Amino acid sequence: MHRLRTTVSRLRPLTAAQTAQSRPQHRLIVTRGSLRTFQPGRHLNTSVASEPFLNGTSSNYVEEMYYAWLENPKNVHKSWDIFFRNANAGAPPGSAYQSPPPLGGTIQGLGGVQAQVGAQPNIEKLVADHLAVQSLIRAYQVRGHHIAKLDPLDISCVDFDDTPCAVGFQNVEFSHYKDRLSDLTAGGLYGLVESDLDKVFRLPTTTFIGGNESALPLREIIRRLETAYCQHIGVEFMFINDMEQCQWIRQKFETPGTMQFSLEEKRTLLARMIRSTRFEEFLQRKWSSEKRFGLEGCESLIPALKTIIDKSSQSGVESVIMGMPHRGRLNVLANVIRKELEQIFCQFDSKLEAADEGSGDVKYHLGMYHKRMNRVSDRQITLSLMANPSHLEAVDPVVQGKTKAEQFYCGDTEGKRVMSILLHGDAAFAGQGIVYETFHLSDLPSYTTHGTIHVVVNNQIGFTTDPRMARSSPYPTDVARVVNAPIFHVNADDPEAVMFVCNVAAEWRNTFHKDVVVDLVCYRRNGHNEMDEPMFTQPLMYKQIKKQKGGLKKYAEKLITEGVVGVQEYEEEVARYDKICEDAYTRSKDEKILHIKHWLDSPWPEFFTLDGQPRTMTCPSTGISEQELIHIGNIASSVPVEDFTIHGGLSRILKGRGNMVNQRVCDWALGEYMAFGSLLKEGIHVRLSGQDVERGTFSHRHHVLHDQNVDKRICIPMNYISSDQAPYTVCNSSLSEYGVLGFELGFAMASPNALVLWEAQFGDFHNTAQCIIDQFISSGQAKWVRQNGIVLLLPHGMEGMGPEHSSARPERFLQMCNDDPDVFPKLSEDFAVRQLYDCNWIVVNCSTPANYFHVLRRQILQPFRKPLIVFTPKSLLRHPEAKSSFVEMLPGTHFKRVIPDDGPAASSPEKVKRVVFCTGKIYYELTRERKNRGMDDTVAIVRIEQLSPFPFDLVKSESDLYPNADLVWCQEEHKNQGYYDYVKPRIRTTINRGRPVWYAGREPAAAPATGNKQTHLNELQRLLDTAFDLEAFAGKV
Ligand SMILES: Cc1ncc(C[n+]2csc(CCOP(=O)(O)OP(=O)(O)O)c2C)c(N)n1
Ligand SMILES: [Mg+2]
Repeated sequence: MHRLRTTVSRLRPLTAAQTAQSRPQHRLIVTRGSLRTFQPGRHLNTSVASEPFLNGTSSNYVEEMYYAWLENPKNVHKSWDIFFRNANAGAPPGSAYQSPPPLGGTIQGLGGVQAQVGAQPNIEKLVADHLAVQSLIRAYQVRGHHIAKLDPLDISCVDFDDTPCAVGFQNVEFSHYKDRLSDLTAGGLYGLVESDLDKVFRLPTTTFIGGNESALPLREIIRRLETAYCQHIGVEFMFINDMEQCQWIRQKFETPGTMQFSLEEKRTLLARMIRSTRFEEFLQRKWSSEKRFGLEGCESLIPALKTIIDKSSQSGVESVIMGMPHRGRLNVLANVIRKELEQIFCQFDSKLEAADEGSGDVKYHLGMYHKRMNRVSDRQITLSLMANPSHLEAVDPVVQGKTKAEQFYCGDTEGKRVMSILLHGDAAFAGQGIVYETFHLSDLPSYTTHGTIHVVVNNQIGFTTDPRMARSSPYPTDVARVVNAPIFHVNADDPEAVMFVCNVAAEWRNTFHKDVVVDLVCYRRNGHNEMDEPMFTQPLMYKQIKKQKGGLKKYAEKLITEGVVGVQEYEEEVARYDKICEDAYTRSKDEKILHIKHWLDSPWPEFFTLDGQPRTMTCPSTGISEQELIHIGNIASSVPVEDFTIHGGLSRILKGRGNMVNQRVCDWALGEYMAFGSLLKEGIHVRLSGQDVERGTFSHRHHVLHDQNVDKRICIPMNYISSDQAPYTVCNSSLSEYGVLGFELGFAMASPNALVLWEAQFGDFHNTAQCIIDQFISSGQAKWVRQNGIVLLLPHGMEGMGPEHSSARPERFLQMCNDDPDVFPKLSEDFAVRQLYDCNWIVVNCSTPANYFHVLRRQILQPFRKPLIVFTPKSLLRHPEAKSSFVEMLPGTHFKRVIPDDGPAASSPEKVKRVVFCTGKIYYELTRERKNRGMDDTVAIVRIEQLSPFPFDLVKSESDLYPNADLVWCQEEHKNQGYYDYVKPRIRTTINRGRPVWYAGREPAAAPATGNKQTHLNELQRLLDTAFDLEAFAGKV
């Protein structure tokens, strides 16, 4: 707020009148061959009496014409142009208007009036004043929020600015108008004087303050504008480009008497304030030294959310998905979602035993899912609050993704049944870039949730940092302007104003299906948490806060004064809620065990058994019939619609695919097609999202065909596989990793029966989404007992393309795997599946299209969900040897965790001198080198395709097979990167540390790859030399 006031003068947008004034004062005009100067101004020199068409009803129209003419004379018809020029040039009454010239006659133009003078002061002032009033109205609409009384503390300008605090505008003294309006307009009252206050002015069509009246005295115009724009609500909307939307907002806020509530509504509001306030007070009484990030100072958040939910439910919304940070979270769980109070209270008991595996999480991060009756609408509504990490705003795109998925699965194409609400802190909303990334998803066809309601708890502080140090924008909400979202600032100490804007916000979403922001300007009664001392850093602010009467008390007093409730009734309501809390507290003592499962935000009831277990511990074959392979292959190599012209180059690609189908082989793209196509056929929705995924960064995929002759005509052959297939979504995303990966993770959360994939343009770009990977994907299940089957496709490989674009950083993913490197696991029949069940995520680097096909299908056919990280190839996409026969994909076949050597080495294993373990594309370089060196029978090459969970069993059988060989791990990545640090201790554990595991690969380095092609090739040759030099490690220990 403080910052605002200092920046108001700098930020003032130009009104139309100012624009006109700010034009060059003298413009050269050519008239009849002579040069003369033209003075623009808003003095129209003519009168109604002398120009009969200027009567009462037309003057408004004339004004508008004049206004437009001032902007640009070409905006109006020539006849008006001449009229205004004449009037401006001082044509006497009656002569400014020129009749059209007679045919063949000479034009009576400006020359005739050039010498005419004699202004008509009345008319001049009349027009000028009307324009001034119009500008004044606009000034209120544009900048009224600057002087609205939004800050309940009213200290900000005292603290940081010498401007006197704006006070409520009730006074009718002219001097007050002037002072006040000088804050709004550049020139005070635009030339209006005190005597004009009682003159009646016609209202333009861009205001609704008149109600049923079309003209009002200036004094009343100002009073109504003050009521609409300068009380406890500040409306920011005039930047919206859409006229209809602007008019809608004007109507909502300007219509006289718009903010009126029934007695019933006021009493409900009071009851909600009581719950919100007394809940925090109860926690404070019982656990005074526990962190809870209380809501004190913004208690009206609870009625705000409930209003939004009531209103949305009334208009048909059945499910609301919410994301929110720490502040007031327990209160929202208790009083909005209606989590049982004893479940919340028992969380404060440190002796509670954890019932679930995994780390669990602190109470103010857990999520919740609850279906209940909405009493206002009398309809069922499902409310869910998503679990989230401490990382502020990270949950935003996840909420959006889940919302989109729920909309998708229930066929809600316009967002009428499912919606999201996002809550934010002021500092985080302005500071975190993910907010911006999430806003930019809001209107994209494959990502829109058809309008999100954002609610900001703007307590004017972030931990210990003042807003002036935390952001460069006047408001914390300015980021929302990029998507033309209206922003409703409201003084959170006025619950009725809060309720009003929340109603409008819900109606806005329901009408336009676009984002909207409610900015609750409030304060934080305690420190950042209840243990923090705020006086260290914000002494003046906190002196004021200590004096501040609580919001509930203020509102209760107001309603008691108004006679809406009696004192006794109020006190009884308070006592009633206190008793509810006390009773729940007593019950909470019976809880001995903490079940994180009770805090699940996205249950999948049909997928698991009743107690949340997988239904089996087996995974069927992931192969499909030859007939099906051929069918999908044919779709992949054709254009399934008539009269569709594709690019010649693409025809060749499709033809190539057709040839592969005839030969019963797949390349990488076709293998992927087979996986997606077969799952779709089985009713599994597949969604592939990421930058340029439709074509594929490497131009290999082509899932969307473009007609070369018809703009925007496209065809997605994958949707032509069978009539009863699930839909396929493939969507190029915005250029965001954090936002889009978060979104897809949320999408994958909604249902276990979908394969949701996010592909990075190049694998290294995933690090801008690191927070989603660390906080949600790697550890989400451990913290929140919630499974997720998202797939990350990360193009990876050293192709001499330089330090960027080469490494998807496998080392980082592997470092976060939870399998123990030092313990050889107990083997059992179902080891392979159980190992998957126990891991936090699966990391693979497939070397064949068939294995890629299987691992994608396994994601769905396995009886639980785990995130899958796939390092995908680049050069292998077109490598002639990187092809798989249909035979490897038929029924009975599976994903191969390890691909053993199947050449001469494996036929006579005792002769083998070395086993080279590797993963990914280096395999093809190794086999070529081995062949060139004639070492096919002395060196075995074994591919570890599933890196994590580590295939201890298979690696053991491979190393046992070659008793006379030394063991080498070969990778193309640098030694401190790639897989070495992960794989080495695990191979050592497998062989009981009986043999060393040698390293053949690049030296340690800071950057992932060289920028020099020749150096790249030299390095590659060196590592291959080491891999095949049987003496390389002789004598080393
Ligand atoms: C990404 C991130 N950075 C830093 C923090 C540490 N942190 C926790 S709360 C907080 C202040 C948040 O201020 P604001 O968004 O205004 O919310 P408030 O606490 O005032 O409600 C900070 C910096 C965090 N949780 N997440
Ligand atoms: Mg804050």
